[in-house]
Amino acid sequence: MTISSKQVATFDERGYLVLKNAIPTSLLRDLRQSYDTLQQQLLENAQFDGLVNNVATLHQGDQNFITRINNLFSFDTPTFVQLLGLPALQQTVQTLVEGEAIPIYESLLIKHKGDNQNINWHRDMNYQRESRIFTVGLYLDDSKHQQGALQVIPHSHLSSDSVCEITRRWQQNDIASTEVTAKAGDIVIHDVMLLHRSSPLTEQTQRRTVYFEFRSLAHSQANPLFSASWIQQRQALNRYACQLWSHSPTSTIDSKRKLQDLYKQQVRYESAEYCFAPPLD
Ligand SMILES: O=C(O)CCC(=O)C(=O)O
Repeated sequence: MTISSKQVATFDERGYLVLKNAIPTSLLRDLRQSYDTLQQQLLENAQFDGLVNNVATLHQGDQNFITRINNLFSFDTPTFVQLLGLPALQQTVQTLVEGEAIPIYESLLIKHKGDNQNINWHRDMNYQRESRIFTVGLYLDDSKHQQGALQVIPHSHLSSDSVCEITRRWQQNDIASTEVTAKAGDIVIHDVMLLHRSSPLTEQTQRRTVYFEFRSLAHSQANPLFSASWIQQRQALNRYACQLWSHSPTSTIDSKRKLQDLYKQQVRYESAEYCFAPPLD
């Protein structure tokens, strides 16, 4: 499966794209199992509240929640590395970057009923667009209507206006938002400049979404935040993830060892853009 030129045009125009049924059912099952095991281990050792060792935890009422896991591959999660190498994903991201795609980060968002997680309007990053930079959300659970699903402001990725300016127009009903519901196994790709947000879950138990960001090799090499050795590590990660689908064990052993060093070089990414001005009355 790869995406058509019409899908690419839709992505460029609206700023997001939904790929239905993109994750095979067996992988989905393995990912959920792998997460359940990890969650159990993390909850046993968690400190509430805050972000400690890349795990964000929250204490609400009498419940403890894991809400986000950054540097996802630093945990024992080979199935999630396999997800990165998913052929349909790889073909899609290569089409979008028009060449070699570099996976920039990997993180898992978990929204639960009762955790009251409200993610405000933001852009993942504000940049001068020369090539596509996008965030890929891979859904392990359904994301239902009015159940904390992703909301986006279509076309906002093309605007040079600030998040404050755009959300002000949205509050005044001058521009509309759209809710992007998804089924488990779907992939939702959004341009990092697209304004998006999500509300808390009120009925559904949980929604787990893996987020990967991709950029072109040319952009990554020209970006002063990324060193040549860091890019090489990221390329090796991507090759390893792809090899997990081609069953070539001899070449993967060494790559697996190198994976342990993946997060040793700390990288500073561009900041996300939020609006901190008070809302309109
Ligand atoms: O999936 C969502 O609800 C949005 C997540 C998001 O925007 C973020 O993690 O920055």
